[in-house]
Amino acid sequence: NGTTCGLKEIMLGRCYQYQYIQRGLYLSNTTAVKNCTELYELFESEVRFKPYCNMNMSTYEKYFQRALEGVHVINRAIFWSGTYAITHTYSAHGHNYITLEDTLAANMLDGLMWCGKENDPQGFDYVSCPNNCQDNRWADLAFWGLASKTFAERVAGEIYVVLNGSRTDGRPSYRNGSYFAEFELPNFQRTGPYRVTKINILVLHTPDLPVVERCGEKSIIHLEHLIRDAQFEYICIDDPDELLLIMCGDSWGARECEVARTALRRA
Ligand code: NFD
Repeated sequence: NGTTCGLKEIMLGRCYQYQYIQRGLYLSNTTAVKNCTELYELFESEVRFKPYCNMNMSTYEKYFQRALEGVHVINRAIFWSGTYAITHTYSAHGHNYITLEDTLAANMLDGLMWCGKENDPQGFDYVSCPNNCQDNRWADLAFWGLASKTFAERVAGEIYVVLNGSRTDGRPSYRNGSYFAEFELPNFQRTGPYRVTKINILVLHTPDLPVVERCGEKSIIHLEHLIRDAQFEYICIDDPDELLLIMCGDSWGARECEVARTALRRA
């Protein structure tokens, strides 16, 4: 589980794909086209030859500054915690909503693994990445922590957050220490032209699994307090129809999906 083979080629390929194909189709094209080689080189200069555990929250500063330059997501930003797959199906690569991974900066690295290595001809460790620095937790958060923070600073208006109300790993729907709690919620702007006005919490319950938390319960009460204290409007919805239909597409036989089956046949 070291650096992804072909890291550079994958990043450049994704960058071209994003800017010359996806972008023209449905992503915001209000910002100028960026130079993919320049972006890759910025990224590489910040990580190559660097010992993994020496990284921190400023390691990738220049990369994110440049890659997210001019990006502002208004009324369409969506965040996820414990709901990666369904949130991305719903956002539809920026067609409906825009996740962090639908921005160029994060798209180039989503799902990839990498780490720098000091005394190495290539400067990357292709064998294994530590992923856990005992004395410096910021090393593990260096990339996705800063990605989350920078994205959160650039969203405005109404935003959406998809939470998992039937987590099976014992974690609460809203968890202190999650990326959402630590890097996104605290960085939404409260004043100025890019201030966040309203936070829509969408709590999903996987058909056929026990319901662990709903709106107005347990950790979601705590989240509501945090949001209201920060002066954002708050609304919480359990299983919105559009999302329930996506879930039912994967669990057509579930009891919770029976109404959908009956209604669709009648229509
Ligand atoms: P979490 P969170 N599938 O789900 N972000 O609030 C799955 F299942 O409890 C983006 O801590 O939510 N997990 C990334 C994945 C990383 C996948 C961190 C995947 N395909 C934070 N890919 C990112 N794109 O990698 C990665 N993970 C891991 C931002 C990930 O490594 C997003 O804007 C991390 O350890 C989102 O609003 C864990 O899933 C929020 O932070 C996330 O745990 C989600 O972080």
